[in-house]
Amino acid sequence: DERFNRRSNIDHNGQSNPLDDTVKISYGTAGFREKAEVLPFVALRVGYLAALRSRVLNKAIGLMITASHNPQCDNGVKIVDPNGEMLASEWENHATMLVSIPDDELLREMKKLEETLQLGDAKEARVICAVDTRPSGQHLADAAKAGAALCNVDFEFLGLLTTPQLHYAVRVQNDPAFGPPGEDGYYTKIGTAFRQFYELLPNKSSPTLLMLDCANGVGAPKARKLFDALPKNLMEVDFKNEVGELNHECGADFVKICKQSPVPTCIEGVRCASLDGDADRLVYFYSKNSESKNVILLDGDKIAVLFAKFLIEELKEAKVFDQLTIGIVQTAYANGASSAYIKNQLGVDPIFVPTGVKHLHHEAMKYDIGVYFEANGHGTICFSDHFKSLISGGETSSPPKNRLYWFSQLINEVVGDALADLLAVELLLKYYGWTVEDWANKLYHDAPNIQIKVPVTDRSIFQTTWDETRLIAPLGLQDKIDHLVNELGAIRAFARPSGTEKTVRVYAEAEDAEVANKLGEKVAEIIRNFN
Ligand code: G16
Repeated sequence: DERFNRRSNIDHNGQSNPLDDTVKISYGTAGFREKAEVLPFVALRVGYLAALRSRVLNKAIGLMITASHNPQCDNGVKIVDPNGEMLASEWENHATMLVSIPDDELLREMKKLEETLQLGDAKEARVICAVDTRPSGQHLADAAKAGAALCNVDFEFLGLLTTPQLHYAVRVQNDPAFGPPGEDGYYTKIGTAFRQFYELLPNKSSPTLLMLDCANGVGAPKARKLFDALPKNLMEVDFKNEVGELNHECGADFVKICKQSPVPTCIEGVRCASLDGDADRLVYFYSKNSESKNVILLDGDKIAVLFAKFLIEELKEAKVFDQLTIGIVQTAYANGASSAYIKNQLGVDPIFVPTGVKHLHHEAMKYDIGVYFEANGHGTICFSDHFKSLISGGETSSPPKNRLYWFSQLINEVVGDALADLLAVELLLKYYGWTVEDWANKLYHDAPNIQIKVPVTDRSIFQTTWDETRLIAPLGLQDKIDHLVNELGAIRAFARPSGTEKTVRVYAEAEDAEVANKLGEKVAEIIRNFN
C-alpha cells in the first residue's frame, strides 16, 4: 500500500511524512515508539512481521497500538507472542531490520526472511490487533492490516482495549483453558476471582471510597465495565480523568515522577490510584494536606512488597512454602528501602534486571512464584505449573490454599495489568484491615529519591552496563557521577537512556531529601551539558 511506504508515509491527518533512508528506528523497551506521524510505514512492516511470526508458529500473534504513558501525540506498535508475553528477542532484531531498510529493498528482505523461516501450512495463524484511545490508532491499525495481508494472514481488529486485555485475548485464543474468550471473558475471569476471594475475607466491612485517575485513557471505559461486572456493594469508585488529553498532568507516570496529585486534586485522606494511558501501570497515593499538590506515593515497589508478603505468609500457613520457589524481581529504579525490606523482612534476595517488562517477566518465570514490579507500577506475578498442581481452590482445600488459588486467578499473569493489580491491592488491604496510610507506614518508608527526565537529541550515545546502574559511554561521565555521590554523601545515582522517550532518565537516592534532590539536579546538569 503506497500510503504506508517510508517515502510517502501518510499519517492519520492525510499528511505525508517521508523518512530519510538513513534514519534508523529500533524496537525499544516496549516496541516502536515515536511521534504518531512517523509510524504508518512502521505499522505496516510490523503488521507484516506479526503475520509472518503467526505463520511460523501456527498461532495467533498480538499487535498492540499504543504509546502507553507517552503524550497523546506519540504512538507505538508492539508485538505480543502467543502465550501473551512480550515478543521473543531474536524477533525484535527482525523488526528493527525490517523497519530500517529503504522501500526498494523491502520486498527483497521480505522474501529472504520468508525463505529462512520456511513457512508451512498455518491454519491457526492470525494477527489480533487492538488500539488505545489515541486519535492516530485506527489509521495505524489500517496500516498493520495492510501489512498482515502481504503475508496472507487474517487480521482480527478488536478495537479499543487496554494493553493487558489484548495480551489476555492472545493467550486465550491460543490456550482456551486460560480463561473465557473475548473482552467479556476477561471481566468474567477477573470478576469471578475477585468475588471468590472476597467471600474468604475475615472482615467484609462496607467499601471505602477509592478515587481512580484514569489518565484520560482507555482504562476509564474498561474499568467501568470491570466494576459493573462486580457485585454493587464491593467497590465504591469515584472516576476521575476519563476524558481529556491523554496522560496530561495525570496518570501513573505523572504521579510517580512528580509525586504530585493529578488534576483534579485529590481529597485529603482519600485512597487514590492512577492508571497510565493503556492501563498496564498502577500506582496508589494519598494526600495529607489538600492545600498542597504533594502526595504520599505507593508505587510498584510497595505493590510488589504487599503481594509478596501476602503470598509468603499464605504459603507458610498452607505448609507448602518449602515445596515452592519464590523470586522477587526489581530494576535499578527500585527504592533501596523496598529491596532491603524484601531481603531482611521477607527473607528473599531480590533479583535485579534491566528496565523493561520483558526482562522482569523472563526472570520471574524461573520461579514457582515470580513476583515482578517496576517502581513505575508495571508488574504482575507468574505462577508455575507446579504451583498450580499444589494449589487449587474448592471445598476440600484449606483456607490459605483457597485464598492463594483465587488470588492467582485474579492476577493477569501474562503481563502487568493495572485493573487486575488494583483489585488485588483492594482485596489485600481489606484482608489486612489496612487503610492506605497503614499500607504506606507499616512496611517500610521510601529512601528519599528523585527521578528527572532530561530531553536529549541522541539517546544512543548514552550506553550503560547490563544492569543499567553505570554509564560506559560517553567516557568520563560515570566518574563525574561517582564523584558527586561521594561528595554529597548520597546513596547512589545513575543515568540511562529511555527506550520509550527521547530522554535520559536520572535517578538519585540519599538518606536526606535535600541531598537526593541536589544530586539528581547535578547529574541532570551533567547530562544536559553533554548533550
Ligand atoms: C514501558 C515498558 C516498561 C518500562 C517503561 C519505561 O512502559 O513496558 O517496562 O519501564 O516503558 O521504559 P524506559 O525507561 O525505557 O522509557 P509503558 O507503560 O510506557 O508501556
